[in-house]
Amino acid sequence: MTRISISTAFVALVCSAMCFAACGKIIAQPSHQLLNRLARLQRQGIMVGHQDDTFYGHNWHGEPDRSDVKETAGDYPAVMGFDLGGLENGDSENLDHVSFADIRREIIAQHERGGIVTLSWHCRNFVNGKTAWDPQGGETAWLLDGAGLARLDNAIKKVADFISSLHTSPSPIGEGRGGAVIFRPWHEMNGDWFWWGGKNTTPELYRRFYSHIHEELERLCPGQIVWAFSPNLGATSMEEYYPGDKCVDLVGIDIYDFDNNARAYARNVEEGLRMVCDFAKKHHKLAALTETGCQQLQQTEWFTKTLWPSISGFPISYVLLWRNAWDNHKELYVSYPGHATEPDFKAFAALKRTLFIKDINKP
Ligand code: BMA
Repeated sequence: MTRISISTAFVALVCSAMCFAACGKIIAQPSHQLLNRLARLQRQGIMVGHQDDTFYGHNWHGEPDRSDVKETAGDYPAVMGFDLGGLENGDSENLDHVSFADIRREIIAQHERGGIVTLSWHCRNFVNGKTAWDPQGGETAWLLDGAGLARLDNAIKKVADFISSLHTSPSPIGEGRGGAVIFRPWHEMNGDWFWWGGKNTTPELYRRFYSHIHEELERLCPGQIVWAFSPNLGATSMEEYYPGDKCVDLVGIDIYDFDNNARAYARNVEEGLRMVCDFAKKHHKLAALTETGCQQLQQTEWFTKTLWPSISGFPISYVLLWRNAWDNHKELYVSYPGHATEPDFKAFAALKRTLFIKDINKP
């Protein structure tokens, strides 16, 4: 009896991860291929990621193929992060003035160089049209209760159309397939700053909110998303907002060194990643440091003396360093040529277990 139900469950799991190609051959879904690849790569080391890497850097903007990471480390980051904020309104550019056509192009370019892509979504407040940081109370309830559902679903449809458009042929992971991305919606939900989190919702509503986007996108663009769930520093448990094993593939946490306090940052990362990795192990999920960085890079050896010792002992897939905003020099998280941290970032990149594009594409 037990044996039958276990094997039935196994068949169901395998089938849900497969789809039929037009020729009738069974092939794994792109998201399943990506998950397998992430698990495999983790045995090699920790992938280094950077937000908006090829769109702009500390002192430049809009120069094709340029990258602060490549100019210092000698290679593109293994993971690139991009943000969909603005797509919900039908805007042509995201909240950081990067056009969605360019984002699509760079996602495909990153896939073609054999890299990984993760998407976040600083989605505007649906009630008043203001930013993601405008916490008009009760919005998740309003959106799920019917009055706002059409508006929410309309926005989700735009995300689905965008993600569907990422299919390329040929693709690095198999002829005619590809386009799978890590998607990390409704992030940092334990903080009060986003309209979908903290005191602006309840854990119960949040879980329904996350489950809803999961259900809709798996219906509209099935098998293209590796689902990430990540609270912010300050979360005391992963369980509180967790939408459930069937909605999530990867768990993470966002932790920054905003105060130029390496010791506090190291402690926060160690405690945060311990919580995330214990949870990931128990739930058979991947783990990551989904956003991080030392604001304005004021410590010259931050990468090798603070970041690496804090993360290297944990079984995580990647670390995503936040953006080098060309128009706001407060937002500097990765070295660039000539910066005081350049030698240290080079040394960090040269470590055997920090992975960049070439490292994850070795035969
Ligand atoms: C935030 C900041 C903002 C930016 C947003 C989306 O953390 O970097 O300046 O607009 O991410 O990229």
